[in-house]
Amino acid sequence: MSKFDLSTAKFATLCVHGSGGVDPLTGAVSVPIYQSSTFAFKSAKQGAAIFAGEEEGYFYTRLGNPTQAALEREMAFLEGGEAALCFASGMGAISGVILALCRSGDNLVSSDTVYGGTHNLYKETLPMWNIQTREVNATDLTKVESAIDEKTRLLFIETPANPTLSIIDISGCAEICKKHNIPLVIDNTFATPYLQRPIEMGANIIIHSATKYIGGHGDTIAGLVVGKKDFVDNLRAKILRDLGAVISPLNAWLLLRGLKTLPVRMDRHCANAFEVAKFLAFHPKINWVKYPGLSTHPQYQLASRQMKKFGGMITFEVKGGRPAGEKLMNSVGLITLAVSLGDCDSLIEHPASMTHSTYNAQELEEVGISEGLIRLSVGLEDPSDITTDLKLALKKI
Ligand code: LCS
Repeated sequence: MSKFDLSTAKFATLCVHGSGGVDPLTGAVSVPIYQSSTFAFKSAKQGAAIFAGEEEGYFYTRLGNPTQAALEREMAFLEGGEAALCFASGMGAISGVILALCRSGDNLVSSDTVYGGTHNLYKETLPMWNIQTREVNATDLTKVESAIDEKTRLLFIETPANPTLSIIDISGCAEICKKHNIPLVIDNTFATPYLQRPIEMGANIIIHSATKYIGGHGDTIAGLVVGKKDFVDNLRAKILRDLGAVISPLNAWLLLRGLKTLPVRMDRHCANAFEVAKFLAFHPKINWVKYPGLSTHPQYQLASRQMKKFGGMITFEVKGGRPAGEKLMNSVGLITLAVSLGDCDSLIEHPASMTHSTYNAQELEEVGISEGLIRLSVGLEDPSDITTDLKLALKKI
């Protein structure tokens, strides 16, 4: 059998084969779920050598596990990074990266529209360790640069942003970071490595809530970090070891299974979202629709430059604001009223009172999350069924 050089493989091939191929012990084609908390040493001497870092080997799943390792290998391939590390959740990954980079008295600069949990970390939890966050409108790069000072340890951006779908110039941010010698950390959850390649644009550390499109089936909470090997090794040996937000082997396996179909699913999410966005844009009861793939999106040109396609997320406002939006969410039948996103099932929610309720009224206004804004994660159903469901629900308003 000839050996195929995976470093030359295309994205879809890596999604299927990037985890390392057939299990050499058993011939299992699907990566085995090594559901074991501990691994036996061959001798006391070997145990001591592994603990001392003199010999490689699995010994305790909080510090490494073969199923986790297969996922890490594949994610590093897919993002084009040197190494990857799994976490128990996206928030575990985000807090882990920030705590690895910041000390008491330091600050970070972040785009101001981020997942509500990330905003709460900035506002409530990091200040307990005397780490401050400067949240700026990062669609304006001059605001990003002027917020950086000698105590800034990283720039964090989320693009497309949850939930406003604002697009941030990744290459522009990377240039600023290079000039100030700080890493650019990007939450690539909404785009996935299939639609957006941040490392190729100069980003240093990539984070995912793998709960979303990476898993893709709404059954797993997980996080991932991709970056340079030194950084990832340190993150594993210190932050993951001490704070313990470790992924279970079963969840790592569910993500590996999800990744096999990532490009196929993303193509369909994008195509469906475009159909739904066009339907809403022409509906008389809709005030406005925001989708990065519509030319009416304020950063449509930038999105076209830095994304392969435009993703599966849409935001819109029904005429009549929040009460009308609530009526719509209570009236849909096929679409599910629930938070999270990136699942096979279409999901609808109200950010101001749900995912982004950690923003106070003034903050919501400043970042453009209006009271009436509804977020729709377009799933993998037939697009005509999704639009029919919306059409019938809109009739009731
Ligand atoms: N980053 C982004 C962009 C997210 O949307 C989320 C969760 C996280 C990080 C945190 O990841 P987790 O710990 O949940 O895996 N976003 C959610 C949302 O919009 N609805 O429910 C969760």
